[in-house]
Amino acid sequence: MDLIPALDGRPREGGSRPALLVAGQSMDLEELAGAAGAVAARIAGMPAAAVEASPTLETIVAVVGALMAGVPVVPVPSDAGPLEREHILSDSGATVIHADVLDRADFSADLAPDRIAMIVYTSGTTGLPKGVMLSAAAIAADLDLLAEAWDWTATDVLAHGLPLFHVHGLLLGVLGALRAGSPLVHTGKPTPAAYAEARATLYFGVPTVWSRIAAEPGAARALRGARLLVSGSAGLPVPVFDRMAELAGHGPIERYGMTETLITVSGRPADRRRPGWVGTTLPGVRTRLVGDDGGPVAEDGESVAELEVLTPTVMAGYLNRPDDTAAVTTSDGWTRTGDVACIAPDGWHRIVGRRSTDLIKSGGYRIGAGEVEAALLAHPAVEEAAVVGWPDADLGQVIVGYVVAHGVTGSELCDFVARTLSVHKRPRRVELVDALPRNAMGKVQKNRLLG
Ligand code: MLC
Ligand code: AMP
Repeated sequence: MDLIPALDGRPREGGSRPALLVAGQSMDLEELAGAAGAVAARIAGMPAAAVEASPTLETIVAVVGALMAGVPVVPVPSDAGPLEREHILSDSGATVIHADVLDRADFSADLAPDRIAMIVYTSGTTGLPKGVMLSAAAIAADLDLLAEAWDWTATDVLAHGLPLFHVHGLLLGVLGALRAGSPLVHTGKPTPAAYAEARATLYFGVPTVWSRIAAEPGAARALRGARLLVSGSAGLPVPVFDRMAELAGHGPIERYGMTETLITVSGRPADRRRPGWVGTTLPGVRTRLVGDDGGPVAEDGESVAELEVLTPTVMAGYLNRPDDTAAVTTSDGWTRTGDVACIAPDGWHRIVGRRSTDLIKSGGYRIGAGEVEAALLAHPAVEEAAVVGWPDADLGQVIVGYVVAHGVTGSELCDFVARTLSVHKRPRRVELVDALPRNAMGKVQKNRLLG
């Protein structure tokens, strides 16, 4: 099964734009097929291939090469600290591979659809990140559903500047473009100026990106000619939607998903926009609301409860963690999302929050409080630590740590975390406190830290 049919060597119809323009460097499909073929020929048979996922053509060539060879790709965050990097490499058993954009070789293989194409590491509430195993069939199915939902074709040009180590930037933003046959402009960083200059028809961004664009009227107005703006990875604040609608003439549609299920719910370009609401399920996807007692909750547009999803795009499980996989899977095979939502009688979904305060979303990045707490506790001066996500207009939430510690400052502790984990997992602030608020059972009461 072929994730990227356009690389089969047949001449491509369509425009003269290069298939990929990444941080100013371009490549056409023939060059991509040759360079990725050279990677595939070199690594075929490898158990898993780790790719340093910086926003470069080399990253894309390495990823596509591994996909061609049927070797599971493990994207390594470009800003990963040593602890995280070592964990990802040892947990996955992947070997780091590199690509040369000038190499050329032909490569073809007959691959089974149920093979694991990617292992994407993502944070849980506790412990180090877990590897989410995604099959080629699940990825292909999701990309096709999204292409259909968004009328995404080879006549589009996609632009975004998202990181290439998560579902949003890599699967949707690179493989989606290659599968749809639409040229991709990756802007390096998702700045308002870069989006304004990209001259694309389709733009992807996390809410922070839209919020920053909405704050720069010139950049937002430059998106008037775009066909479709899409927001995801966290909830889009209604004022940001409104401001984009005013300046660009159209607000972003939203879509919802998670690494474990891929994208399952979305607005459609032709729908009337409903700010604060995401949209309806993609074809073949089912959702339901489940109460604390395990019983069904009414889809009346008001009742809120945990959202469960049944989707052909679901992960094959967490690598090496069958217990964690079982914990998010119901006895009838649905996935517990951990998100709290309501569903209207017409099928529209609104994501209201998360069940656990221990999963933080900052700038669209998912960060487990437990992982940051463990990094803080590794400092010899720290006795106790609790990490929470504070509401923030720009990033959605910012990471704030509360510690009981002696002989160290908060900013030294922020730097200490930055030395082990990714930059985006570093607390913005660490406050020293005499004691953490605890309940009678001794459990830290994070809601009290949040005021
Ligand atoms: C960060 N900085 C800090 C800091 N944290 N400095 C001091 N203390 C801290 N605690 C630095 C940054 O490195 C950066 O430096 C500068 O401060 C500004 O940081 P920022 O405000 O965080 O902004 P920025 O780096 O510009 O990041 C914003 C962003 C980024 C939106 C570009 O958050 C981003 O790329 N988010 C996308 C996440 C994503 O793709 N998620 C998808 C998950 S998949 P410098 O030097 O770099 O300027 C998924 C499924 C789905 O969720 O549904 O899609
Ligand atoms: P990740 O695993 O990084 O892919 O994060 C998945 C989580 O992002 C989901 O469980 C949601 O909490 C959040 N999310 C993604 N898209 C949206 C959206 N459109 N609105 C609200 N939350 C979202």
